[in-house]
Amino acid sequence: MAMTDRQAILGLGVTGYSLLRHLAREGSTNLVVADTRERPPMLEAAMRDFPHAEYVCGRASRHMAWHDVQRVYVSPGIPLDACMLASVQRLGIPIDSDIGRFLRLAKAPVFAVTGTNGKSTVCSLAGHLMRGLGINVAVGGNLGRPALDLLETPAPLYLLELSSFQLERLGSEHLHLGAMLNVAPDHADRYGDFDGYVEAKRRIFKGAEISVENRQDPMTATFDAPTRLSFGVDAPPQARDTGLIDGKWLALGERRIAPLDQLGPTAGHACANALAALLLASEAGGDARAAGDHLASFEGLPHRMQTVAVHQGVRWIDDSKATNPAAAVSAVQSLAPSAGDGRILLILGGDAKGAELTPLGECIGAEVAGACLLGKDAPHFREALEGRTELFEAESMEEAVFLCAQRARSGDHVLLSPAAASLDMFENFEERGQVFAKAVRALSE
Ligand code: UMA
Repeated sequence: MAMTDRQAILGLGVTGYSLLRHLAREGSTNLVVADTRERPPMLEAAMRDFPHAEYVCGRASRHMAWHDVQRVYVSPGIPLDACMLASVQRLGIPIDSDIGRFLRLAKAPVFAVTGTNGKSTVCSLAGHLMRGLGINVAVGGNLGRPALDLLETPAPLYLLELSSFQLERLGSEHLHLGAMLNVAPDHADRYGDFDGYVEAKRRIFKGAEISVENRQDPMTATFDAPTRLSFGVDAPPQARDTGLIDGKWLALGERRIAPLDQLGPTAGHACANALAALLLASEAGGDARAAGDHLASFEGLPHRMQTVAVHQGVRWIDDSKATNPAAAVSAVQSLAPSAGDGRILLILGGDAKGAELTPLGECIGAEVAGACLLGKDAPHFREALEGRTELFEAESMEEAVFLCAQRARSGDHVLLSPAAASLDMFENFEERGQVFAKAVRALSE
């Protein structure tokens, strides 16, 4: 193949590896993969599976030769203003992404979900409901399975979770249905201001035939789509909207679908998530009433309000996925009413990504008996929470668990809902949750 067919992939995490696999499968033989990390996570697997691609990692990536590269696929973790991309932009080489390529190649309708919080849960729950109705939907994107991997087995419908990082680089490609669940400040380190982040999120609606917005969050509203649908914890205004009737029935239009108490004791954001997922299942062509029957069998996702142990009457909850203040606020608010006489001890902290932490301080009520602060931004958390509850600090997750165990009494809840990214101390939020669960299990051993 001529040198002019050379294509570059930037980033060798799961997205970079999926691009490599996809492009190789499509017949590309002249591929170069670059990553600023010395040992990116998928390097070993990529070199084993695709020995003919060229790999440029670490410092060498700063001196990449771009002159014969025809197209550059950029992983979501690399911001568009990264040094690595300056020469690409100067040379006018087209910048593409795995999601852009996926949307151009998918031969079935694509639904996508974005939002600051809850998007993985809504996608997984909607996928669960659709499969329960016999719809063979393929689910992927930011929640883990890279979009291009989904194309390996053609499906009648695709459902993607898309992050702002993935949305910000879409061009003219568009979705059949774009849903925005909520917007709260996040990723301030990448966007600088809230507007840039919101603008990236809003790209989900660009060219979509159907938009889905949250009636309780005006930031999710759009006027662009030919068909505008919504969900919310109030009565549904239109036949294809979902909502609550009489405060206790999940409903599609005027149809009662399932009783709210079916969702269990932490109904707060679980209710909005279920309503969004029901709407998606209904738009996929399923019978919403039948979908409602599958709500209770959804087990939830790991690291999201997951009880990992009850030890000496204390419930230990892993909400490691709460990587921004809004997620932690929502966790505290959903737990507070069901905590009964028990108190809440929080484990907070990590890399706050430049976030404004005041809302977190403001949500701390009398039910929060203390907060253990961890990680690089512990001093910022202390500043935002000073005077609101007892604050104590730990050097490691194990120490945090130990200090909380010392303070907790029967009936209390210890909630790991860090309001920050994990990358200063852990590989990712999953590892943070696993270390927490292991330390909790060690208490009973
Ligand atoms: N990185 C470098 N140098 C490089 C390339 C990457 O330092 O040359 C760093 C990035 O800054 C980032 C990390 O490496 O900190 C991972 O980046 P990546 O683009 O290689 O990530 P992938 O492994 O491909 O995973 C990505 C998503 N990660 C990010 O957007 C950071 C995963 O979402 C997603 O599951 C996966 O693609 C499949 O679609 C994770 C995430 O944290 C769960 N997403 C953020 C969130 O949910 O808030 C957006």
